[in-house]
Amino acid sequence: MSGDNSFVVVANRLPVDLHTAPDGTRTWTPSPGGLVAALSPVLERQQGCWVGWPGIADEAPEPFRTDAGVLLHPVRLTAADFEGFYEGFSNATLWPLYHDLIVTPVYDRDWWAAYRDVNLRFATEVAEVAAEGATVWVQDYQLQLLPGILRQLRPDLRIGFFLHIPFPGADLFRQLPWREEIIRGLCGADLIGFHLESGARNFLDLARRSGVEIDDAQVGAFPISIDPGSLGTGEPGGVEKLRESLGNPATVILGVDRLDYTKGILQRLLAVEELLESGALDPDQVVLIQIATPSRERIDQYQVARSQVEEAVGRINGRFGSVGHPVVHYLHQSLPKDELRTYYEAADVMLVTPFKDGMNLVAKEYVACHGDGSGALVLSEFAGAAVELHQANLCNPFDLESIKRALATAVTGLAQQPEVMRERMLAMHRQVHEHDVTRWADSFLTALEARR
Ligand code: GDG
Repeated sequence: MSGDNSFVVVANRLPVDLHTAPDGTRTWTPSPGGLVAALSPVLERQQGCWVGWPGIADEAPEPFRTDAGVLLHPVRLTAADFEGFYEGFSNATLWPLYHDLIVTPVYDRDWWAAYRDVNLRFATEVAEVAAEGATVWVQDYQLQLLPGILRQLRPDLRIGFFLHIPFPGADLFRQLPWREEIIRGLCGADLIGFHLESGARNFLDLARRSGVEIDDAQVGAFPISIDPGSLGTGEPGGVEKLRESLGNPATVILGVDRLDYTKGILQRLLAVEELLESGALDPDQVVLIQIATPSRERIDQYQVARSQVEEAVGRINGRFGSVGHPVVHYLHQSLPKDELRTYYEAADVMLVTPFKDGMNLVAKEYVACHGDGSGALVLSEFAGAAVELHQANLCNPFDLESIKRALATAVTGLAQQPEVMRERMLAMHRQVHEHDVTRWADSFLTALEARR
C-alpha cells in the first residue's frame, strides 16, 4: 500500500475550500491564512501532495492537481465527525487546555472517539498516497494521533509534526483523560516541532514522566513566521483615504484577530475605555479599529466572547462617540488581503493582547508593513511572538493597568520620542525579514532530514 508522492503535507484543512452554489455549481476558493502561505512554496518546489478536509461535510471530491503542480487529496468528514472531532475534541477540549484554561475544557468520551476515528482515517489516506521512504509533515493539534498510527502503518516514512498552538505545562496537560495516547501519538514522529523552547521543554518533560523513550533531538523549537512578500499591495493613497474617512484622528489604533476568547479583545477594549474615561486618551483624537474575523461560531464560548466584545463596543461608542464619529470601528468580517494591508499601514499603534498565543502572525505582519520605522506595537508577553519582538511595548493582558500603561506609553512615545520608537520598529522589522516563513519551513525540514 503506497503511492508515488515523496513529500506529503497533512493538515485538518486543504489550502482551498469547496463551495457549492444554490444551483449546484462547485467552486474552489483559496483558504486564507498563514499555513497555506507557509507551505505552498515548499509543496510547489517538490510537486508534493496536500491531504486535508475540503471544508464541506460529506463530500470528498477526486484528488486533483493545482496549476502550480500540487496534488490536493480531499478527506471526507461527515457532519457528525465535524461536531465531535473538530468543534468538540479539537476546539472545546484541546484548544482551551493548550491555552492554559482560559475557558474550561470539556472532556467528552464521544468526542475523543471521533478524534481517534478521524485521525485513523487521515492516516489511512496518507499511507495510500505516500511513496516508499517519503517525507510526511503533519500539522497541528487536530492530528496529534496521526504520527503514531502512521508509524505503524508505514514504518518506512520520515514523519515530522508541527504544533501551531502552545504546548502546556505538565500540570495542566495531565488533566486530559487521554494524555498517554496523545503523547504516544506525537512520539510516532521523527521530529516534533514547537514555536518556542518552552513548548519543547514541556513536551520532553511530560514524555519522560510518562515513561516514553525520547531523545532531545526528537523535539525542537521552530518559530513560524510570515512571507513579507505576500501581504497584499495597499492601494496608492489608501492610507490617506482611510484616515480621512475616520475624520483624520491624531492616532489610529488597530486590532486584527479571529474572534477568539484567547485573543484578549475584550480586555483591550476595556483598557481603551478606561483611558478615555481618565482623559489619557481624547475621544476627538483617537480611533480604534477592531477587525474580528468570524470564527468557530457554533461553539458556546465563542458566542459568549462575541457578545461581550459587541456589548463593550456599543457601550464605549455610547459613552464617548458622537454622531458620525464613533471611537471604536468594529468589523465582524474577513477582509481582502489588500485592504488588510492598508489598515496595517494606517495604524499608528497595533494592539495585540492575547492571553496565550502560539506565535501570533498579526504582530509580525504589522511589523513587516512598517519598514519605514513608523508605528508602535503593543504586544502581550504571552504571545509566542514576544520572544522575537521584544522591542515592542510589552504588556500583561491579565492586568488591565499593564495594557493601559503599554498603550499610553506607545501613544506618548510616538509623539515625544519618535527616534527611539523608530529604532525599535526598525529592529523588529529586520527580525521579521531575516526570519521569514521560508526560513521556518527550511529549518524544520532540514532538521527532519537529519533525523534518520
Ligand atoms: C494559529 C495560532 C499561530 C485575520 N483576519 C483577517 C485575516 N487574518 C489573518 C491574519 C493572519 C492570520 O489570519 C491569523 O494568524 P494568527 O497567528 O494571528 O492567529 P491564529 O489564527 O490563531 O493561528 C497562532 C498561527 O496558527 C501560525 O502557526 O501564530 O498562535 O493560534 O495571517 O492576517 N486575513 C485576511 N482578512 C482578515 O480579515 N485576509
